[in-house]
Amino acid sequence: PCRVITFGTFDVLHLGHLRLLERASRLGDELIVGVSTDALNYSKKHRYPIYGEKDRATLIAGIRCVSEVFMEESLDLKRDYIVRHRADVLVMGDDWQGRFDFCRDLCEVVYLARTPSISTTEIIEVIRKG
Ligand code: C2G
Repeated sequence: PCRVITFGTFDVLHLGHLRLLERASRLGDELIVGVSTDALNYSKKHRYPIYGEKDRATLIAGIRCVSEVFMEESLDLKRDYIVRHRADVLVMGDDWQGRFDFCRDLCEVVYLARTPSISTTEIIEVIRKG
C-alpha cells in the first residue's frame, strides 16, 4: 500500500486543515499525520498553541481519512519520521513550497495549494475583537 505522511500543528482545527488532509489521503492508501508538539511550536513561534498537543492529536485522529497519528517533536527529524513510518509520499501545503525538497531521495514530495483566506491567526483575531 502507498503510505502518505504529512505534518502540522492543526491548532484551532478548521476547514483548510481538513481539506489538506483529505487531498493528501487521496494520494495514497494510508495517511499518517505528525502533529507538532507544544514545545516545537514554542521554539518556532514563541507562543504555545491554543489547544494542547494531546487535544490536537485526538482531533486529527478522529478524522475519517487519517490512519495514524504521532507527535512531531523536531523539524530536524523529518527524514527519520519518513523512514520510521515507511512513507512513500510526503505532502505539505504550499506555504512550505521547496522546503522539504531535501527529502526527495527518500520519497515523493508533493506541495498542495492551501485553502485561501482561512487561518488560525485570522480566527484568533476575530475572536479577540469580539
Ligand atoms: N493549510 C491549508 N490551508 C489553510 C491553512 C493550512 O492547506 N488555509 C495546511 C498547511 O499548508 C499545512 C497544514 O494545513 O500543510 C497544517 O497547517 P499548520 O497547522 O499551520 O502547520 P504548520 O504549523 O505550518 O506545520 O513540520 C512542519 C510543521 O509541523 C509545521
